[in-house]
Amino acid sequence: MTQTLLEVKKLSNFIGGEWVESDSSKAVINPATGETVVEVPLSNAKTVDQAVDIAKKAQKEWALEPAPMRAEVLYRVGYIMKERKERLSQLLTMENGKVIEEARGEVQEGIDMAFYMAGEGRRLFGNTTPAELKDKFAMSVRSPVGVVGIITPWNFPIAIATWKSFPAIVAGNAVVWKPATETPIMAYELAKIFEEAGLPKGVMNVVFGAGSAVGDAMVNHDDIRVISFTGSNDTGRSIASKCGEQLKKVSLEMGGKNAVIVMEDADLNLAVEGILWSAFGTSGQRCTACSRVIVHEDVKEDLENRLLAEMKKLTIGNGLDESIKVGPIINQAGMDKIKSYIEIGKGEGAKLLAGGYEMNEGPHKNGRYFAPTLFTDATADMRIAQEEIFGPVVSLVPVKSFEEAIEVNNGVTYGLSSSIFTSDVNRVFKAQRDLDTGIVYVNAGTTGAEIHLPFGGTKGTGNGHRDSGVQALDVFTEWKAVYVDFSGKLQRAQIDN
Ligand code: UN1
Repeated sequence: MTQTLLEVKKLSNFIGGEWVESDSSKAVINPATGETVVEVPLSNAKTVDQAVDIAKKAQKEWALEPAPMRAEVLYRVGYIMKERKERLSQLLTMENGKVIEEARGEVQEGIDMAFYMAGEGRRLFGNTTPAELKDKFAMSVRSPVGVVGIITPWNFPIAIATWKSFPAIVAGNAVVWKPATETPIMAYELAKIFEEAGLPKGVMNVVFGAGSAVGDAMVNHDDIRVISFTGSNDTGRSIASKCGEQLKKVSLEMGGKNAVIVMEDADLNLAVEGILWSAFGTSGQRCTACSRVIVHEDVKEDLENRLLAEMKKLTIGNGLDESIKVGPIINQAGMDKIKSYIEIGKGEGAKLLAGGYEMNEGPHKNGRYFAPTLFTDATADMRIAQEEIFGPVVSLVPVKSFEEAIEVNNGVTYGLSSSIFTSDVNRVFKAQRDLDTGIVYVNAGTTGAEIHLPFGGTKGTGNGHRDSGVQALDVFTEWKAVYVDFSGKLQRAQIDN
């Protein structure tokens, strides 16, 4: 099926507008079926050097192009993505496993980002500020940083790439992009779209590579001035320290331990829908996935029963089938991690109410599936309630009060997303103030961020920067203060006024 959609059996790097092969490659496996989808090239530091050299030259020209003209390319990218939405969504499901409805949603995020950032081409606002001296003009303008490096994960292979590359491009930078090798097709397709949209050669370059060979070369390259990374905590921290030594700007998004709070005054039907969608959508493989439910003790049993009843209705399988709600787990490392947390949870004394096993029978034989899992009676300090699992596993933590719920929500090292279900307006406003996460939802699950708002988190989730939203421009631009003295004489600030 993939081969009827994809014209090639092996993908290529995209460097300076050319399709460049590598010496070695590896198979990309559809996690829903175990079948090989395509081969992805594996490159090295030499390929990165080549891409950066070309990007550096291309960027000089690109930055001189007026921003509204740069934006024209992004509009064209958006229209082509829109035309190809179904093709892209199907390919995304085949390489990543997420169900087709969610794949369409992800591609839509990318389309939205294209039009949103294209609009920025006619804004890219700076500030004018009164100067201290007469006949002197002062302003702050954004200028591109040069060549930027973006490193993106497999769980949102197209959306996250657009959050990073579109603002970088409209701001006048050139990009070297390392996509995850589990999901390279979205990168290949996006590179083709850039080519067709008329992006000048060398402004966008894609280098595929496994392990750290390509990523390290990017992080350590003198001519890459910014690294924007989404992925695991360990890798993010190591990138941050390497960038720190080089005084290189780095933007990190490294996951969450997101909770839904259910108060005793909540609409429980709505809360159940929100929890199911956020905990088991994308098989829990979202940075924003709900993996804790902090529930008021008065409604704990009721909530458990409702969740169990609804979980029985979840269909698990190949996401190309429109009736499937939960897809597979991306790779064996992901599966092993999920399984290890089931044992950890049991060992810590949490009660396993549903799931907790790999599904190997019948339609699940060839793919890699894990049954949606519910633990209850977890305590806030247990590892299953503290550490990111990245799978369809959710733990209920009972609490006695609103104040305790906020404290438990905030008592983890991560700070990406949180949610509260309540009908008390005072609690709504207190919660939005006191929940220590970069994203807060009221009466909705923890997932579903929109692209024109900042995406990112507090504490161990990142380092203070944001993806998407107008805030993403801060990652890919430098502020320049410009003073124009039109007095015709030398005026000395702080002295002559
Ligand atoms: C991620 O999991 O890294 O808010 C991205 C959401 C999606 C993006 C998730 N719009 O759940």
